[in-house]
Amino acid sequence: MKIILASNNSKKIKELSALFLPLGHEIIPQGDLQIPEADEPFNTFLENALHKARHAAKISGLPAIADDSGLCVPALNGDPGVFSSRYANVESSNNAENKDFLNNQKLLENLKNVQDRMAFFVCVMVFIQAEKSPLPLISTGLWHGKILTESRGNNGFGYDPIFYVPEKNCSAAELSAEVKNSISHRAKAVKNLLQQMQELQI
Ligand code: ITT
Repeated sequence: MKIILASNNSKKIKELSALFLPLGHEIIPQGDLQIPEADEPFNTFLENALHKARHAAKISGLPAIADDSGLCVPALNGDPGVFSSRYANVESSNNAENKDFLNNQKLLENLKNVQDRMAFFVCVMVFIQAEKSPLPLISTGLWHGKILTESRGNNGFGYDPIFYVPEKNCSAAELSAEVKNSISHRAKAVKNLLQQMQELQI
């Protein structure tokens, strides 16, 4: 089976491609079929993920997987949350590394005098057989940690350099791709989604 991966984030696509290897289906990033990026107009991860998957399934006529993810900081009332990729209001034409850097700077600035630095990543993942599928499969993964006071490490993407991972005593950007993919929010969401797909013999 061919399944469209409704993401335009190349580093996220790399993580997901590795995580979906056990599925045994062909996972095709939407960019390979010139499917344009969907907007993300909603206030919940779930609605945005479903919207991205439906957009890709509608254009391609194929089943689709999408994730909407982000970093939530309870001391900031859950920000950056669903706005994680757009936190610093950077033009989408800006390169991904620069956007990540500015998002991280803004978060560090907003937490400058804040004691409670607890944070968690969220990944809500959706699989649909078709645009109008009556039974979207949905899974959620969380990854708990803390926000550091400065960047550490060069791996990963997004907020990884400032996300401290207690169980590994380092930042997420200091983890290898393999280790991150064994403990992250995205890893947990994929694991659960794969179980649901297996149950339905997809
Ligand atoms: P697509 O919608 O095309 O998949 P995106 O980057 O816009 O790409 P999201 O809307 O799901 O994806 O936003 C997720 C943002 O949350 C992402 O840009 C990062 O800033 C942050 N994020 C999500 N997962 C992350 C991770 O594993 N490590 C670091 N930051 C992450």
